[in-house]
Amino acid sequence: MKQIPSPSGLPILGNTLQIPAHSPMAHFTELAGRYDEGLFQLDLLGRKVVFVYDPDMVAELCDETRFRKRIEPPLSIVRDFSGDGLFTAELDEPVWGQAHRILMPAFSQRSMKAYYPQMLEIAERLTASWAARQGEDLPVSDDMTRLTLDVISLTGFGYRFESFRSPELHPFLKAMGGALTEAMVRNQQLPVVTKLKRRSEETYRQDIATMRELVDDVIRRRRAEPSGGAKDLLGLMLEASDPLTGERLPDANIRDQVLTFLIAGHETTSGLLSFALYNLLRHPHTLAQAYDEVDRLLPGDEPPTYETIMKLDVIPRVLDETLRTWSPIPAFAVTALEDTTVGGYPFPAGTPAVIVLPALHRHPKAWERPEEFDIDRWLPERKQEQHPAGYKPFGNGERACIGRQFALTEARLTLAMLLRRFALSDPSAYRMQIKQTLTLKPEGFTLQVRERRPHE
Ligand code: MNH
Repeated sequence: MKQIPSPSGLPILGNTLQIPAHSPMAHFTELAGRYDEGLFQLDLLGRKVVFVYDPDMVAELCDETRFRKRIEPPLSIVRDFSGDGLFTAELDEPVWGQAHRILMPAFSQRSMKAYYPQMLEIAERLTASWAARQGEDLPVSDDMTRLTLDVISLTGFGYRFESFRSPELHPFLKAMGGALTEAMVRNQQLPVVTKLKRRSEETYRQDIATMRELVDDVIRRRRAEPSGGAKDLLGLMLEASDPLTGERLPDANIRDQVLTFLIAGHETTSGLLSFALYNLLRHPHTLAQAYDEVDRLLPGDEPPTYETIMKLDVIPRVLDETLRTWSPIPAFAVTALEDTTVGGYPFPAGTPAVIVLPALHRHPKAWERPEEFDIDRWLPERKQEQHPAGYKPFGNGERACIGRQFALTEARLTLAMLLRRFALSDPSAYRMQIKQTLTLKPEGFTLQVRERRPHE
C-alpha cells in the first residue's frame, strides 16, 4: 500500500518541536506546498495525524459513514473552557443532540429576520463611530470584533457590551484571546512543559474564570428579568425542551453553550469582515462593483431592510471569495471510524485527519488560477462547475457551522452599511500579517474612511 509522505522527526518527540507555537497553520500550509501528494503525516508525541488538502481525498473524509468529528487536541484543550457546548461536545454525548435540536430553530431564516433590527442597530453604531473618526487610522480587526461581539450578545442573549462606547476592548476579549492562544500553544507542547509553566497555567485559569464570570452575569440578568418566552438563544436554552427526549438542558450545559456562542458567534465573523475589507482594498475593480451595488440597491439614507440585504449579489460573492482565500477557521478535523483507505493511502481506525483549508481552497484540482481573488467564480453558472469538496469554510455535515446564515447575514449588512456611507482607503499600504489565536485575523490592519456623500 502507498505510504503517506512525512517530514522526518525526532524519536518520541516526532515532529512536535518543528511546529512554531504561535503560527502552526502557516507551518502546515507550507508543508502542504511541499507535498504534491495532497496529504502528509506528522507524528505529534506519538499521535500520528494526517493533514489532507487534495479535494478528492477531502471528499472521502466528508463521508460521514466513514469519518466523524471527534474531540481531539486542540478541541479537547478548548473543552477546558467551552465544556460540552456544541463546538466541543462529542457527537455521542446526549447533550450534543439535545442542544442541537433545541437551538436549530434559532438559526432558521425566520430567526435571522427577527435578529435583523438588532444587527442593524449595532451596524449603525459602527458607522457612527467611523464617521466621527474620518481621516484617522481605524483598527479594523478591533472594530469588527466590537461589532460582532455586540451583535451575538444582543441577539443571542439580550446582553449589551456597548463596545463602541469604550476605547478599550472588553476584558472578556483579552481573556478569550489568551485562552485560545494557550490552547493552541499546548497543542504542540510537551505535557511536562505545560506542567512546568506555572505562570501560563495561572494566567490560563484566570482567563477562564474571567470568561465564566461574564457568562454567569449574562445568565443572571436574564433570570432576574425573564423575557417572557424570548426566542433568542438564551430564551430557548432556559425554556425549551428537546422535541425528541422532552428534556431541558442542564444549567451547567447552558453555561457552556453561552460561552461557546459568545466565542464562536463573534470571533470568526470578525475575521471574515476584516479579511473582506482587506480584499476590497486590494481589488479596486471589485470595490467599485460593490459601491455600485449599494448605490443601486440602497439609495438614500433609509436603513436597509432585511429583504434588500438578501438581494445583494456582489457583496455575498466578496464574502464567498474571502472565505476561500482567508478562512478564519483554517482547519477542522475528522477521525476514521474503521480501518480504511483514502486515495489509496492507509487510514487505520482512530486516525485523526486535519483538513487544511488554506491548501484545499487553493488546490489546482479544484480551482483555476487559485491565487487570484475573483468573485466571478461565485456566479451561479460557474459555481455549478466547482469541485464538490473544494470549499469547506464552515466544516462538514452534521457538525458543520450552525451559525453560517447568521454570520453571512451580519457580514452582508455590515459591508453594505460601510460601503454605502464611506470611501475606504489604505494610505499605510498594509501588508498582510496573519495572527493566529486558533482562528486567523489580519494583525495591525488599519484603513481610513471619508463620507461618500453629504450626510445629516
Ligand atoms: Mn461556526 C462550527 C466556521 C460563524 C457557531 N463553525 C463551525 C465549524 C466551522 C465554523 C469550520 C466546524 C468546526 C469543526 O468541525 O470542528 N463559523 C465558522 C465561520 C464563521 C462562523 C468561518 C463566520 C464566518 N459560528 C459562526 C457563528 C456562530 C457559530 C456566527 C454562532 C452564532 N460554529 C458555531 C457552532 C459550531 C460551529 C455552535 C459547532 C456546531 C456543532 O458541532 O454542533
